[in-house]
Amino acid sequence: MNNHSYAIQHWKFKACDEKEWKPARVPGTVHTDLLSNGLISDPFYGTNEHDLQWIDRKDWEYEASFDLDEVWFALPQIELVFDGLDTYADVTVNGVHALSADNMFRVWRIDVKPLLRQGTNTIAVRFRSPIAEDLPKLEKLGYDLPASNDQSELGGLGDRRVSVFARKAPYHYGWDWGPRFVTSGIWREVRLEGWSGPVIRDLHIRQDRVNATAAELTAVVEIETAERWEGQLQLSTGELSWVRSIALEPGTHIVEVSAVIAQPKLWWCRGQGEPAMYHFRAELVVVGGQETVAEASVHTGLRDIKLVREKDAAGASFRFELNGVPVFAKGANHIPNDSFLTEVTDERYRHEIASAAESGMNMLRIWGGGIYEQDIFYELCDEYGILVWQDFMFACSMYPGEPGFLDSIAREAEDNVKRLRNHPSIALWCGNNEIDSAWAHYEEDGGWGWKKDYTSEQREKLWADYEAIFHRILPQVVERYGGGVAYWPSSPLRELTGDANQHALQVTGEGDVHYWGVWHAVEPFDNYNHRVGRFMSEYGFQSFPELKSVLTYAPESELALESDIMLAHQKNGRGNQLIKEYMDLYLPAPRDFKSFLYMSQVLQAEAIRTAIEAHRRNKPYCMGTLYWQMNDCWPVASWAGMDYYGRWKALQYTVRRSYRDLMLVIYEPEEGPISVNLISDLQKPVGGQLRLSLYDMHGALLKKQVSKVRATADSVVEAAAFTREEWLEGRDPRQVVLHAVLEADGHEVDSKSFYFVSDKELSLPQVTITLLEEDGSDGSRYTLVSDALARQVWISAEEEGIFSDNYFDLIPGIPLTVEFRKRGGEGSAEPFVAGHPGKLIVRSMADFV
Ligand code: BMA
Repeated sequence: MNNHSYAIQHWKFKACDEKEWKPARVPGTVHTDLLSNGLISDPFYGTNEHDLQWIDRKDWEYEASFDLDEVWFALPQIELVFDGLDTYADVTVNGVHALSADNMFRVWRIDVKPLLRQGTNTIAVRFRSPIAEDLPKLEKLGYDLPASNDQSELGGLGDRRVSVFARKAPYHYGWDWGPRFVTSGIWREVRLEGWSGPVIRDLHIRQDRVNATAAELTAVVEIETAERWEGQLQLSTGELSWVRSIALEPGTHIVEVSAVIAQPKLWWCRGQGEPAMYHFRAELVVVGGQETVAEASVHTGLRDIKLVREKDAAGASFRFELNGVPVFAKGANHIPNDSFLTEVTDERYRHEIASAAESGMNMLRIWGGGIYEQDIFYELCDEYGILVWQDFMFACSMYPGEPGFLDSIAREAEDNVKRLRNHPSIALWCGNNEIDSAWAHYEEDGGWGWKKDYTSEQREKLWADYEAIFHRILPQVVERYGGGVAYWPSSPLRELTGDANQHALQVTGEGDVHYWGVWHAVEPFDNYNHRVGRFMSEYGFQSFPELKSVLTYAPESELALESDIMLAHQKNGRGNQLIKEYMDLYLPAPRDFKSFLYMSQVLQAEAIRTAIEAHRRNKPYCMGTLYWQMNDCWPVASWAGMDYYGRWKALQYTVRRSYRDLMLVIYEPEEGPISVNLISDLQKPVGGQLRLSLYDMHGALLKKQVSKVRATADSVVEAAAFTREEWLEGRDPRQVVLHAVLEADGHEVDSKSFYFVSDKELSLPQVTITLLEEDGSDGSRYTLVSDALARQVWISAEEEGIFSDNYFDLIPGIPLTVEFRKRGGEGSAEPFVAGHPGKLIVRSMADFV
């Protein structure tokens, strides 16, 4: 094989209107290069964001030189490949224009052989300001396009929102959890590729029919050759191989090889089985010789994934079936892990995906306002058994419909569908985030009020452009290249009907649902119980990060709900006030702002627990729950369950308990008895014992009941039902807790506490919690006991890591053992490793009121 690849290094950069070059990092961004050269202060600290808006008004230049020897020049083909350029970039090679790029999400590959010379070569990439580039487009259009989250004002642009004109990560322009940093840069690898003879450009293992008996596959191989070539195409995996003779004329060819694997090891998502993977290799071999002239390989899992939307009495189902098995989707919405994408190390990705798996998730939605994620994200999802709901990168905006723009979108879609289609985790392609329901074309008064600003002619034009992208271009690409994975035009959507029934404007019996009544519309938590759709793809509640994280962006003097910095790190208008309003409603008043931080996390956890339990209780009517949001892109008050530093909030621990495959839920409706439900996502029946005990605040057992319970595979069963009077028997409801324990195969598998009043009304006693290190555990295991009821016990460790449980209740006298695992950190192959937590602090709600 005669293949050469060279990653271009040693870059320098400067603003185009300046003279002095500074060292740069590639892949990287202008902002991070400015920071590491000491030219700007930390963009995430304080209100610095506001002072760094000038960066996006300038043009920036990157340059690198490299030597090429005669070995390279012997190769007939040399290409320059940019895996990602953000965004408007003009590339010259030795001073000659080679490429003009205009889409961050595309791969750029150009023939540069004629431009190169032996000895020293220079590549220059000049980034035009995305703002200066797009303002004229807005002017030319003559009217604004809706872009609800574009923080143009912060950028000094007034109401001129230009984000929609750029094929660039929408969240760079700001979002209701993210800062506005419209950066530029060579954000993915850049390299030279040289070769002779034929090359395999792409290998797709298309899964035509997969079940436990056989996997019927087609290897779709894209081969390019400059000369006529004859030989064999061999495909192999493990012991198996398939061969096809081919004769190719110069040009690009698609060659297919059929392959059948009997009794394949199927790929399963977490909770349903092992995520088995196969390694396929395609080779071009000269007949009679042993020499491989070109090769490509793919790591994939064999599985059948479907989105099943069957009409039923209530409307239509919305459920994923993996290998014929209905899967209740448990997960969250993912946003980019950083405002500056090249800061996200592989370790940070692993920490996120391992945290998702640790929390019992089996699905993540890559939301449409960020990026088509890096390969490692999907590799980790394949490995951990996490299904991916993949949005195309369009969110909360209307987009222009110029032919060139549409063409760019088609190519972007093709690049990304082809890049990601071998990942077994890809479960769905979704056109956009919330645009169908925000615009609500067929419902005059529906949506977010956008239509009101436009004439009927403009409306028809905007909708026609919408339809071109989301009802024509994207589904065609998915159909053609997606290997059979379903396409869903917008999230949320009821069904593509072309009339008012299309839009998911409220919770109905079909499609997916974004329910924001709680939070944005300030509805009570209880509404989570009443607004349950077929698939809950978004709902959320905010909290603050823990103190340690807050102190990375604010000094002690700014620790107040409405301080400048606290408002700068809250991007959802009245978010801080909303947290406070809800807290006033449900929780006792925190004693100070530091206590407020803790209490905000408890509040958020309670909200999302209520929602998840409601969704899971309603299985199989409801078949999925993805809360908003998994992670953060900077340190901020937001809906995330895990903060920017990867620290688990109370929510993450609560989710871990609420996503257990076998779980108890205690629910009291406004009317009717309290029920204890046993929810099982397991594929086999389970039997066990339910123990209900009523305790007073000091641990005296007041009443007890034990019963046998059984759950069939994948079910929700009512294990007990009773009125509050039956258990209270005249006792003060503020002074007792009902504790439910599920035992199966002789050990405890879940337990839940139920209170007869809200936390605000509960008589919370002062407690002493004893923490004992388990002998021989090397600091990794601790047993906690309290002398009175302790609500929301928070153990915080000096070291970064996670506990097996946290933010839990302690019933006096019932010990609880937790295990600590340290975050593996850079260089570690494991996300969490055994290790000492350092100094521990144990507190509970009573310490914060
Ligand atoms: C949904 C998301 C995001 C947003 C979140 C919180 O609309 O799709 O656009 O960040 O709610 O408002």
